[in-house]
Amino acid sequence: MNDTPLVVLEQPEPGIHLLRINRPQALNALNSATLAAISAAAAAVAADDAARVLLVTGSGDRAFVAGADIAEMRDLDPVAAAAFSQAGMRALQALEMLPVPVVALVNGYALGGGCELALACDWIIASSRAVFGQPEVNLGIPPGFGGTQRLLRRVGRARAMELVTTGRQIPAAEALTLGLVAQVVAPESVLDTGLAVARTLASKGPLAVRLAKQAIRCGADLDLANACAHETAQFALAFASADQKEGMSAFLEKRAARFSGR
Ligand code: CO8
Repeated sequence: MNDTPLVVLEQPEPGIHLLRINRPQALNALNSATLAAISAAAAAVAADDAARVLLVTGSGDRAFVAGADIAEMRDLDPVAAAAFSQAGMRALQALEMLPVPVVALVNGYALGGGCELALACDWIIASSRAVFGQPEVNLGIPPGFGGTQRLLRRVGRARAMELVTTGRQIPAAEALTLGLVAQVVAPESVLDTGLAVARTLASKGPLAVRLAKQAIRCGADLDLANACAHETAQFALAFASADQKEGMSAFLEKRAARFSGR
């Protein structure tokens, strides 16, 4: 029996969680068991009040995730295909709904379900060798883990339509120009860049970061007036915290803030 874990959830530094998809022999392809493990890892991070950020990456130096597992999908009937799609939707939504920022560190191929996994993260830092795409049409299927919808919202309708209907794969540099990726770095710097970003996030007021994430995440699906009203509620809530008093006092007293997360 192979007891290699399908995902590895580590805490390289206090408050910083790192999730690795760990099937390098299959370029980290997402099978059902791996999707369940991602959901469980997201639940563990959600339950950690001290969590500040989650980084998501792939094991090995070739792939972030090369897609959903084609070997598992080939013989599915429509009912099983719906269940598989829903398992992927659940796993990706669990990441997306986390109260802390989730940053994808895309170290190689991010194709199909892998691109969808990266899109479920709040933003993407990519290796200059990374390749993105939704190549599902080559396999006779459309995307099924939210790619049509999250790509549409990230890069706009025409670009999403072109990428999804042609299956064209794009290098990191083009992904950057489309706004799909926030930053492109040398392959050997991906993890260090992610950790540096994570440390920056961990140094801010924890409650403020969570409130800001929630305002952006919820507001994205609301009309502007309701989204701004939601922002006002999040803003006001911050004034119930010790961190708001500390952050503003520290500024006025010309010293570094010492946030407690309360
Ligand atoms: N699924 C299963 N196994 C995979 C996958 C995958 N998506 N990708 C790679 N592998 C395996 C290969 O089969 C191979 O295994 P083995 O060594 O046992 O033969 C190993 O990983 C290495 O891959 P390659 O030999 O192919 O490596 P190359 O360097 O030649 O090529 C590529 C790398 C270009 C990334 C190539 O592997 C590839 O094209 N992979 C498939 C990419 C793809 O089409 N992804 C989309 C899959 S569909 C999808 O994600 C739909 C999501 C929603 C589904 C909802 C359904 C209900």
